[in-house]
Amino acid sequence: MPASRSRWMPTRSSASKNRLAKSRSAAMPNDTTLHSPGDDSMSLTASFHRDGYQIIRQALDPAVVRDVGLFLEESLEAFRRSGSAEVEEHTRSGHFPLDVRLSPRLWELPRQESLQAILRDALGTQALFMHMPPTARFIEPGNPLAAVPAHQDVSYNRHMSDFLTVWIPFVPIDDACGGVTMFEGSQEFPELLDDLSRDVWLKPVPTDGLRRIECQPMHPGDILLLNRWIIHESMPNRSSRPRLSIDLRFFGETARSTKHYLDCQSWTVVPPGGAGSGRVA
Ligand SMILES: O=C(O)CCC(=O)C(=O)O
Repeated sequence: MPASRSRWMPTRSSASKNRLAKSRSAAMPNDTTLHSPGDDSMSLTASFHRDGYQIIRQALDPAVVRDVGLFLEESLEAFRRSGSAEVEEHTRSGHFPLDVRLSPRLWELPRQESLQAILRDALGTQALFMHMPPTARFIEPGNPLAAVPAHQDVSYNRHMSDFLTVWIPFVPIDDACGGVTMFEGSQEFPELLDDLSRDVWLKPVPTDGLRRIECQPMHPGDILLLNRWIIHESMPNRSSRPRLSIDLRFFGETARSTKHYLDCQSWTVVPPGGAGSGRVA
């Protein structure tokens, strides 16, 4: 059975910390609309290269996002009804169970040509590869346990020599149903964490003095690109609805992975040391 929600309600002190965080937050400076006038003359991902992150509005076909979102909603309902002993654990971490994360239904997202064009531009490569499995998340209202503390993605993904992350919401993201907070100016920091011991999450990295940028509002169809160095953390979900999202990690032909990945040319999953890939370090 899912853990009781009352255990997840923010304490007074964390609620006041949230208010403080909000008052120090800035508007997002690097927010781009796909196909807006002027796109042809400049890189689609110029802000990503400069700032380490970028929101691209309506980068994905809303019908595809709706379809994948519906698949996740239905999978979540079925998982909750299953009575599996794993429901509570997954509800706490906010991670969908592995069988859902492995589903080719999720590949509808990387199959989008608009996303592939953005990724080629951002990674500077032709061939695209996606770490498997992607992290599909359901963050229940008021569940602080599922919030990833301040981190650099490189620390969670040392098996890839280079990559970027694409964060995709399936529900409207606003101040209440928060998304991801960036720490401005950290996009070229070295890896800060050397102690990789973890409970659910790695230990938070220090963010003192860095300005917080809340990536909201976002709408289904929008994407958030992040490089592997930029510090970011989950925003709390203070709304009354679950936050459904997915984060996908991509690399190009010059990078290496020692774990499973999806070859986005042949749409096959390559296991570690996979035959014929010649890509595994
Ligand atoms: O979705 C979230 O709450 C956090 C996502 C995140 O930190 C990531 O994709 O690296």
